[in-house]
This record gives sequence, C-alpha cells and structure tokens, in this order.
Amino acid sequence: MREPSSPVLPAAAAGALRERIRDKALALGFDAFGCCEAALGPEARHRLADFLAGNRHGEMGWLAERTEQRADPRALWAEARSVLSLGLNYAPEGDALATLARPDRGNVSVYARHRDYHDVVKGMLKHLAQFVVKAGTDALRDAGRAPESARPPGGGPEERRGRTGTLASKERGEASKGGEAAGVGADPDHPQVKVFVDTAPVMEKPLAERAGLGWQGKHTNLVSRRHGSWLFLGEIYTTLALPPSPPSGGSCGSCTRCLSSCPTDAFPAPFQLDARRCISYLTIEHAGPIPPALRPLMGNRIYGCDDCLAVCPWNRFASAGRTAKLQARAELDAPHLAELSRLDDAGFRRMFSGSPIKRIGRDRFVRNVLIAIGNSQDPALLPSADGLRGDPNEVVAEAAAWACDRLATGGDRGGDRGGEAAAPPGARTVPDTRIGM
Ligand code: B12
Ligand code: SF4
Ligand code: SF4
Repeated sequence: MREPSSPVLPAAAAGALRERIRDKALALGFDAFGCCEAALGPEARHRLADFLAGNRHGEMGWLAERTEQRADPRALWAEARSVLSLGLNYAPEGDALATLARPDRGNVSVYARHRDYHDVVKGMLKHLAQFVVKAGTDALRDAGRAPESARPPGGGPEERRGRTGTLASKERGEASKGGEAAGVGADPDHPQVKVFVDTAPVMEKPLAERAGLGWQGKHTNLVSRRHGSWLFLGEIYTTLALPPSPPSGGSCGSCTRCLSSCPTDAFPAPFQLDARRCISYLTIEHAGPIPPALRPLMGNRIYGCDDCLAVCPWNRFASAGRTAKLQARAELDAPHLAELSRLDDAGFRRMFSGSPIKRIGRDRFVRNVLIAIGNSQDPALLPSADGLRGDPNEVVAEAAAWACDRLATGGDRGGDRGGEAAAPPGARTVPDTRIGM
C-alpha cells in the first residue's frame, strides 16, 4: 500500500481556505467554528484513563473501548492533519428548568425537546464536508500543488471536484446510540474528510477547546464565551493541514455554581463527573433499576438533566438557538406524567419518532416516568403507578411498586430547584469523593 500524500498548501492559501470554510460553516447555520491540529496532548489520554480507572463511566463499556483512537485523532485516522470543530447553539427560549417546579409533569432536557441533534448536526456537517473537499481541491489547484499523480487521466478540474464518495463507516459500538461516522472524498490524493458527531471514539470537548470554541468548564462540558453551555459539538477530520484558530479566552474563574447545583452530587471534584450519579446517565444510559438512594433526588427529570448547564453564568451572553430544525416540540415542553405512563411500545415509538428519546425504548422511559410519579407527592398519580405494578417488564413493575410506596408514605419531592430531599441514611451507592467547596 503506498503512503497517502497529504495535501499541503502555502501558509497564506491555507489561512484563506480556513476562513472560507468558516464562512461556509456559519452560512450553513453553525454558530461556532474552529480548527486545530489533529492531535490531543497527553493530558486527554491520562484524564480518560483516570475516568475509566475510577469506573466513573458506569455501564458505558463502549467508552473503555478504542481508547487509543479516542485520545488521539490520528490513531483513529492516520491521515488526518486537522480537525474542524463545529458548534450548534441550542439555547432555549425561556428558563430551561421551569418544568422542574411542576411535579405532575415530566422534565425533558432541552437537547431532547426537538429533532434529534445527531441527525441535524450530521446533515450540516456533511454539507460542510463537501464544501471542504471542493474548496480544498480548488485551493490546491490554484496553488499549483495538486500532486500530478492525483489528476485522473484526461480528467479536468470539474471531474476531480466531483469525487465525493461516502465511506459510511460505523466507528464503534457507540453507533448503537443511533449515530455513525461518515466520510466523503475517497481519492487519497485529494482532501479527504470524515464527519463525527457524538457517537464515534472522539473526545469532542478537548478538541473543541483546542480549536478555540471555548473551554471545558467545571461541569466538564464546553463553555463558550458567546453561547454559554448550550452548544452541540461535531467535527470534521481532514487530510488538509490548516492553521489552528486562536484560543477562545475565558474561564470558569472561581465560579462553582454548576458543582453545587447538581441534585445528585455527581461531581467528585471540579472538571470531573461520576456518571454513575448523573441523572443524564441514569435516565438515558443506565438500563436496569435506578439505585433507590438516587431516585428521590431525580425529581421529575425523566430524560437527561440540564441543571449544571442552566446555572452557568456564561449563558447570559447566549441568544436562543436560531436553527429552525431545533425548534422545541411543544408537547415535550412539560408532558403530563399520567399520559406518559400509559405509553405502550407502539405509542412510544409514534410519540418519539425523530427524537433522541426513541433510542432508550418504552420500558426505560416509563421507568423514568414512574420515578417522577413517585417523587410528585401527587396522590392523583397513584392510579397511574398502580396500573403498572403488573407490567411484563420487571424493571417497570419494580419502579411502579416503588412509586406507589413513595406516594403512600408521602415521600419528599426531591431534586428540584426549590430544595433537595435528603437521601435516606446510607443513600450513596457509589463512593462519595465529593470535595468540600
Ligand atoms: C459519555 C458522554 C456522556 C456521559 C458522561 C459525561 C461526561 N462528562 O463524560 C453522560 C451520559 C453522563 C453524558 C451526559 C451529558 N451529555 Co454527553 N457525551 C458523552 C460523550 C459521548 C463522551 C464524553 C467523554 O469522552 N467522556 C469521557 C470523560 C473522560 O470525559 P470528560 O468528562 O470530558 O473528562 C474530562 C474532564 O474530566 C477533564 N478534566 C479532568 N480534570 C481536569 C482538570 C482541568 C483543569 C481541566 C481543564 C479538565 C479536566 O479531562 C477529561 C478529558 O477531557 C460526548 C460526545 C463525545 N464523543 O465526546 C457527549 C457530550 C459530551 N455530551 C453532551 C451533552 C449535551 C450532554 C448533556 C448536557 C445531556 C443532557 N442534557 O442530559 C449531559 C451533561 C452532563 C455533564 N455534566 O457532563 C455534549 C456536550 C456539548 C458541550 N458543549 O460540551 C457532547 C459533546 C455531545 C455533542 N456532540 O454535543 N454524556
Ligand atoms: S446533568 Fe444533572 S445530574 Fe448530571 S452532573 Fe449535571 S446537574 Fe448533575
Ligand atoms: S457554572 Fe461556573 S464553574 Fe460551572 S462551567 Fe459555568 S462558569 Fe464554569
């Protein structure tokens, strides 16, 4: 197999190309763009290793696979020279946490109130990737650097421009989350690209930080000076060597709001998350019964959680997301728990068609709804829970019994902004390493 040639442009042309790609990204609807070398420092590898060694990934076994590729873009794709990092703002119109004060309703996290962002971002990335291939090919031709061997016999520039195939490679088990990695540009002598969003072995946050989109905040997510904590991330890896974008500036400083806002104390230290305590993990990724000690702290959060994001002071600079495809579906703003508890498989699939919620399936979703019912202190919801005690799914049946008991004994409603219920004695099922703040 011959060595693939890496397209090299003179510095000025590479800088101009990066700016053309940036303009196109913004025109396509992205809100943030940056570029960095296809590399992550040793820190990312060490921090990933620490996270896994501490079992903070819980049952997300896929995070422990392909760690070399995850921690190093060139271990995933040896030919990659640059990473383009893209951000899509999904800041909500109003108070992201408003539904937490309505115990008869379910709180769906902001990212899941609209069309699945994986589809939206991936579609936009693919458009941008095609542009990168075309603009990169043009720039190489104009710079006279397109390798002779690259020119198809008798083929002119138009013909070469048209070479955009789809590699559509499933990168790993994360593809089971509904995503995939896809690429365009099958000719090894021309700019090649691969697009990623969420589901590939890619450390999207440290890459976005290196590309100048922001910094990893103490809640571990990327914070942007312009968009606060509400950015979806996606990447294009390319064989083009492009100049890096400048660092974003900005930092968390002495702020600790996200850490103290977490209903389940999921941060053992700033910048570190123990996923096993995180409501996002518990409601989305965790399959079996939710540890009873954590249930009262979940309040009515039935899919994901936004508390640590929503309290970030940098959000005050964010304006509501402008992409029409991410407009919230009204019925997911504050759905009635009683109605949700009645969903069967078919009804669940109908209701959540095109939504990321569909991925977790009816049983896990109804389990979450029952926990919220148990936390509601609303006796009118007792029949909804009682009716599911005999559910064929044993996790659902157990959650129904728990909800009935909790309603009958008048357990506190935990985890909302108005105050957290104290966990029962011995509540913690994972080691408590939270630092004093
Ligand atoms: C696994 C995962 C989860 C897991 C674990 C989260 C986590 N923090 O790791 C769970 C299910 C809990 C989760 C939840 C959420 N997720 Co998620 N998730 C991912 C995924 C697939 C991988 C993240 C990962 O690599 N984790 C492994 C650990 C090692 O990474 P880490 O926490 O970043 O660890 C870093 C810190 O510990 C840091 N660190 C440690 N010490 C120090 C010290 C200093 C000084 C510094 C600077 C850093 C630092 O270094 C580590 C490596 O960078 C990414 C997509 C991707 N492929 O990147 C999306 C992703 C991170 N998730 C995303 C979102 C939106 C969410 C939720 C907000 C969804 C919701 N509303 O419920 C929550 C937020 C919870 C939270 N506070 O993190 C977005 C975040 C966008 C952004 N602006 O950053 C991503 C990037 C998806 C996307 N494409 O947009 N998620
Ligand atoms: S998403 Fe919720 S539960 Fe998870 S760390 Fe943030 S505040 Fe805590
Ligand atoms: S809430 Fe404060 S500490 Fe947390 S990410 Fe935002 S600025 Fe950083």
